[in-house]
Amino acid sequence: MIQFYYNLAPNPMKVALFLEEAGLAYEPIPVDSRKGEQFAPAFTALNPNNKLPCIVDGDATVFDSNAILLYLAEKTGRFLPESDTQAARGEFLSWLMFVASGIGPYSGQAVHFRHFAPEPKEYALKRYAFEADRHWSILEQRLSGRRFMLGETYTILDMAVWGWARMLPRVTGDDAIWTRLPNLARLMDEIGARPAAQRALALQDRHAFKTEMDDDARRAMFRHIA
Ligand SMILES: N[C@@H](CCC(=O)N[C@@H](CS)C(=O)NCC(=O)O)C(=O)O
Repeated sequence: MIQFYYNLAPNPMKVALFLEEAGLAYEPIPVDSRKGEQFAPAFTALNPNNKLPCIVDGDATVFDSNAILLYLAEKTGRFLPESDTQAARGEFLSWLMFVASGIGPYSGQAVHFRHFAPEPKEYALKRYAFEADRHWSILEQRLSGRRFMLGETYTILDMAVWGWARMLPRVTGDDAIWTRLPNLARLMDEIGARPAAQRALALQDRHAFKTEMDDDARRAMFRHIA
């Protein structure tokens, strides 16, 4: 049985979606980052980066959400591109890394500066909001005329996008964002209607994570100010 260390944030939720889509047996193990549980020595031994998600699958320990998606897809042979030419693999890896190294980090920083950073923050917020927006516009364009990120086949790339796209109103501060990104909205509706997505989201009923962003939570999550 796979041990799945998680909280309800975008990166763990992509992995929850895969586990549910593939019907893999897993044990969800909550790690409450607002309580600093990600720094417990037993967790650091699994993920030296002290972040979620992380999985333990027999003798394999895997951290970083897109690495986990790729590991699970290769293990099961599910939700990979249909074509296995070098060209198709190159296209797939480009988008997977674009989501891992662009969409995730810029969106995460946009959330940080929009919702949590102290003033003055105008320059930083402007930069990260602009870069997050630019990255999302590229995905919106990519989905124009394509049902999924790679065309007609639903892959881990779409799961990686889904994890973060759920946060778009919070990333952009714009509740009407879906009217500006109609292709992404369509993808979200399609994935959101899948029973596996609903089961992944139901993880939120299994554990009461700390919701207050009090001084202790800030010290645990924003260690540069601790
Ligand atoms: N590159 C990592 C980033 C992981 C990450 O930032 N996880 C967030 C949740 S989405 C987290 O654990 N935050 C708690 C913290 O930063 O202490 C991945 O894709 O898994």
